[in-house]
Amino acid sequence: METDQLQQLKLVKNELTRFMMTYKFGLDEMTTKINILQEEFEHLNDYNPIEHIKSRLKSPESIFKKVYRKDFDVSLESIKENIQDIVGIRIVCSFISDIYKVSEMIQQQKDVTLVACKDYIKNPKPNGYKSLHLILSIPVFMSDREEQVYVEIQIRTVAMDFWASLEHKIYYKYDKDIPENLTEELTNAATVANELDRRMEQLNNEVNHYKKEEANDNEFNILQINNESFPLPSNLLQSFLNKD
Ligand code: 0O2
Repeated sequence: METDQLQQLKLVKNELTRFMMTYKFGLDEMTTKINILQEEFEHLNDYNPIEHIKSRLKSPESIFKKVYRKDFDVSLESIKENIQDIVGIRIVCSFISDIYKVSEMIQQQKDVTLVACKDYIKNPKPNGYKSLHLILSIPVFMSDREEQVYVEIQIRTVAMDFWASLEHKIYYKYDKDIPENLTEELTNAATVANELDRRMEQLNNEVNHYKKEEANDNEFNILQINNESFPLPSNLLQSFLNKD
């Protein structure tokens, strides 16, 4: 191979590596943001709305497959604008209400711009797929430039995630041509998953209600005697006072 051809190849390789690195930094940045939100939320509210987080960077091979499938221009500029899920983060929550809390906390960040939101929870896909999809744009700061990077975040419950993982496996096993009885079974399973989410949310609301009542019952009052403080449950203090 000619030296200048080799040189050209090296340039292309460097440009591709630099391109992909920007997305890796975008993923690192967004993951840190989510971890901070999760830790702070847990500290303030005494519970963790996030069960687990999964993330991936689309491989160059999958990026190019999507470019050809969707008939986009084959250039880095076109990929940057059209392939908005190179950074993919999946957040799995315990309850549906947590999904919207987490989504709001992310969107409230000053340097996060919401590009698109698809709410497949309020409007499930015909096969029963449910999830909240956000396409966000975040700035990535490097030594000589700042770049806006798209990030796709899918937020769903454990039950929705369980269903989607199995459906994804079946979809690929049958090469996207799923037998009719399986399609029907999957749609029924989505309804069951949905019902489980509804019941768990209801149970959780009841537990929270009891917890609140218990917390009110156990409210502490500080009793000062001879410059000494005694924290006493208010109902206990009240029972002493009622004796007089
Ligand atoms: P992977 O490997 O998970 O990334 P587009 O992303 O532009 O091709 P669309 O329809 O505009 O397509 O995007 P949408 O609706 O936001 O869905 C994109 C991703 O959501 C998919 O990514 C899946 O991860 C997930 N998804 C959407 N619909 C379904 C579904 O019916 N079943 C399951 N299991 N997952 C779904 P990819 O690129 O397909 O795959």
